[in-house]
Amino acid sequence: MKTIKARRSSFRRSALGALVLAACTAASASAATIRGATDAAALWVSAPGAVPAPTTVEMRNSHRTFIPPFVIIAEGSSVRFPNDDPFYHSIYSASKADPFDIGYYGPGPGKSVAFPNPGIDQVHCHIHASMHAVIVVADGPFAQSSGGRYEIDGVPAGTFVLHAWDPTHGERSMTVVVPAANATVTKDVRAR
Ligand SMILES: [Cu+2]
Repeated sequence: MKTIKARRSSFRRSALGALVLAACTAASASAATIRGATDAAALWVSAPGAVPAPTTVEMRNSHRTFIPPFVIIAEGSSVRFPNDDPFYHSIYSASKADPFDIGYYGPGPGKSVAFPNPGIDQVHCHIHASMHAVIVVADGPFAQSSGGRYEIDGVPAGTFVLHAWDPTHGERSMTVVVPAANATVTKDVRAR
């Protein structure tokens, strides 16, 4: 009896070891980084197997503007539009990826919209024609640039389309090769 028990528990231990090893392999398979200098505001890689977990972010309505005026989110994420103004807003998007029209809402927490499809959504207000925002919905790891540089983490090994967006130039895309799961790839992304 004792021998059988011991065998069983040693089998369990080795099975656990294999599981831990598998988990580590899965983590390191998405650990590559793409970074560089850029004049773009938001950058992302189309990698359906490595889309970051969905989140909820805020885009406030304040003094007839959106704050911030653009966000980049993972597909499946939501954006809430709190209304800080003492009057109504009624925002919508006619963009192909994730069209919406949430109707009138007064001061307060506002309404939340889900963005299940990747793409670039232009957001406007029915009441205030000057209001405009952009929501970039990424189908893979993404980053917002800061000080003319960007860094996208969590990229698997492989060949991908790297997208860049900014309000002046719109969307651009190019191919990027990530040679290994632990690689750091330098790719400068500039409009010209
Ligand atoms: Cu408005």
